[in-house]
Amino acid sequence: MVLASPKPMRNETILPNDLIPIVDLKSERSEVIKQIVKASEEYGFFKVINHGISDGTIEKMEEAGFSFFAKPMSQKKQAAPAYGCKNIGFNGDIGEVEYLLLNANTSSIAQISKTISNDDPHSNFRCRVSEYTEAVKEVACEILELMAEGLGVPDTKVFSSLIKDIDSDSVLRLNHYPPTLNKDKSHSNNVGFGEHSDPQILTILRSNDVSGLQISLQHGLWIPVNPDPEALCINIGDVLEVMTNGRFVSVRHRAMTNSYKSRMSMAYFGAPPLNASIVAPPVLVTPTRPSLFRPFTWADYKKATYSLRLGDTRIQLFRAN
Ligand code: GA4
Repeated sequence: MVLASPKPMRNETILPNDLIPIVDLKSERSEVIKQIVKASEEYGFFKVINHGISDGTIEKMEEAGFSFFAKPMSQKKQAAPAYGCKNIGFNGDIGEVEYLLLNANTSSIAQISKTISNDDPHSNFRCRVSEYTEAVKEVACEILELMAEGLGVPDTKVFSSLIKDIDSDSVLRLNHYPPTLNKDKSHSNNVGFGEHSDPQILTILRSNDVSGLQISLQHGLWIPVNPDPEALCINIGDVLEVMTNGRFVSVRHRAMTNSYKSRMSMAYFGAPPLNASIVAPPVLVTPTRPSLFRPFTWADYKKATYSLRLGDTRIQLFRAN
């Protein structure tokens, strides 16, 4: 069967995907740091390999996700508002996607797992989500500490401590994009999740072996990200752009659907606690590079995020002066 790859939208250029940096976390430490900093400054996006998460942990999570999405709609709807279909956010954004959006702290996972696995408190679903979330959180912390070191920040845990905090507002999202070729062979809308940047600190994304993710360098220039079973994709979020005083850039990205195959992605969004102040460490604010943003809390940022549309650039609201 010939698979149709997502078509460029009008006035868009699709660049080759071998531009995307791949960082081997097992290579020499100073080399890893250099590559991560470069990719975060230039693209706000890179892949990591040799990340240490076992295939079993990933496969079990993926299996749990697929079996949830295979349930009848009436059962999936019982998991609302964690479960949603087509509606993204609260302001009218729509995509060809259904999803589970779970708070990544343990008690919330336990709560929603009860609904998803018909009240069995020891269900596989709960164990699998906890195991996967813990594992990706570790990788996120390792990467954030390498980033801090690469930027010359003396407290290398300045970013990672926010997502390690017991009150961290991190979330895990499973997105399922059903195939979008209609019975009459015409394509319906093939945007699964429209263009946006992630509001949090760092996103770690893994997808099944179906393409669809694209990142944007500048408006209208898109790079498809090939699925890679060995790799995790790392996105810089808005909060990390602010906390690096603009050294790192939050990447705009979107997900297209496939005509014939189901795509599922699993994204961990590492976020600070609601009351955390979002400010750059002093070493990144200098007379020649004064603070680009005014101080605010993650609660302020989250509120602004949810009052806007998916594609809006909310970071602008927090610029200094
Ligand atoms: C994008 C990144 C995460 O998926 C998410 C999304 C959130 C949601 O689906 O509820 C948002 C979107 C995301 C940014 C703008 C607002 C909020 C939908 C939306 C229209 C969970 C997040 O944190 O921000």
